[in-house]
Amino acid sequence: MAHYSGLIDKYRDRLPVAPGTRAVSLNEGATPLIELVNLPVLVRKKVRLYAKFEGLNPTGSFKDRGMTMAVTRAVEEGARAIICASTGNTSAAAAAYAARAGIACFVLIPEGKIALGKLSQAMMHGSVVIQIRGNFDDGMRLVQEVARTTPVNIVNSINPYRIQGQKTVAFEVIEALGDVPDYHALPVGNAGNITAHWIGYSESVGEKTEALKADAGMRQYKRKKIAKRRPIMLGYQASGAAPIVRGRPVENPETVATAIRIGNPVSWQQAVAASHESGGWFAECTDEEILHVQKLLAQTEGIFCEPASAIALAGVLKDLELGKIGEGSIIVCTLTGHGLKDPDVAIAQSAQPVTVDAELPAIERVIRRHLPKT
Ligand code: AN7
Repeated sequence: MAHYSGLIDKYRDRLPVAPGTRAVSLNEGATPLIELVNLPVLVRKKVRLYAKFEGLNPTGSFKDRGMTMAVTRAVEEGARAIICASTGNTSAAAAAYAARAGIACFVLIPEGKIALGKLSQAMMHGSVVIQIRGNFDDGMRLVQEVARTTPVNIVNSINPYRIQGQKTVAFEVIEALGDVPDYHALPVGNAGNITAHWIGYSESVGEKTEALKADAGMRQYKRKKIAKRRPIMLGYQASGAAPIVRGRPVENPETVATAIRIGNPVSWQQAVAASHESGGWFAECTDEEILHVQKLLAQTEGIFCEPASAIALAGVLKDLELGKIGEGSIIVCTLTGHGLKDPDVAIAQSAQPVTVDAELPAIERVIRRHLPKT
């Protein structure tokens, strides 16, 4: 088998790139679809539950899928610099792909509100980090304004190439399952990813989607069918940042899941169209529920995702309990980012290390205290 060289090379025939285009790639994509074997037993539900672990992309989040496309096209168009507003992960991906392409990168982030790992990535890859005294929505507005007056190429998901790259996650899920899941759940912040998932699934059944009619700039590929049906899409928002669930923008969004601390999503309309067309719904989870499930997943399945990602699973577990999702279902949750992105939140909610003298009896005492009962 040929060496895997990233999603543009793999899905070139389904993406807006010319045959000769050289991809700016870090071999993103091809992330594992991991069956959760312990959780369904724990919650006593007969379901097949999978995690599409997007935290295993090169910069630790699904954003790499969109960024390889956006930066490839920006370079092709002769861009010298890219810019984005970000809650963290987009800035990390933009910084890395800009470094790879040898172009400049500017990122606008809300001061003090992005996770440490993400900030370290944007800094380490050499982007110009501009912290604003405002939130993501302020940054998003400013990026659009500054792109009119300076030669910078926007790589937020209003850039249609981002969505095109991100749709490939659906192709991979179908390939891995050999089928389409009944439900596909994911967190919703700026709402680009749920839109992208739906486009990917729709192309796989050869359908045009209503979601795309809301966006004239979006191209859709008519492909031969690789699937028979599409999943029901479930979008989850944090209670303090749930504009789509509540039906109106949130002026001062607040949540421990800083990745989705967004009050006025850019792809709102497309996301609602996708959800509606799929027969799905939006719902919210509290910060407490998010953190509980983040830890539960880490401790029962060995998968460490960031808080925003855990909301997909938190939502599914809640909707299973409520009976909104039936037993016997095949469910995929996209775990959008790696837990290492946000070490502060992880450490704050975990059992703290025990400190002892460097002596055998002290170590033995700790082990005896913590050994599982036989
Ligand atoms: C881990 O990085 O918006 O609904 O600026 O980092 O497509 O916005 C991040 C979003 C979910 C929400 N999970 O996806 C950014 C940014 C994680 C994320 C989302 C984000 P969208």
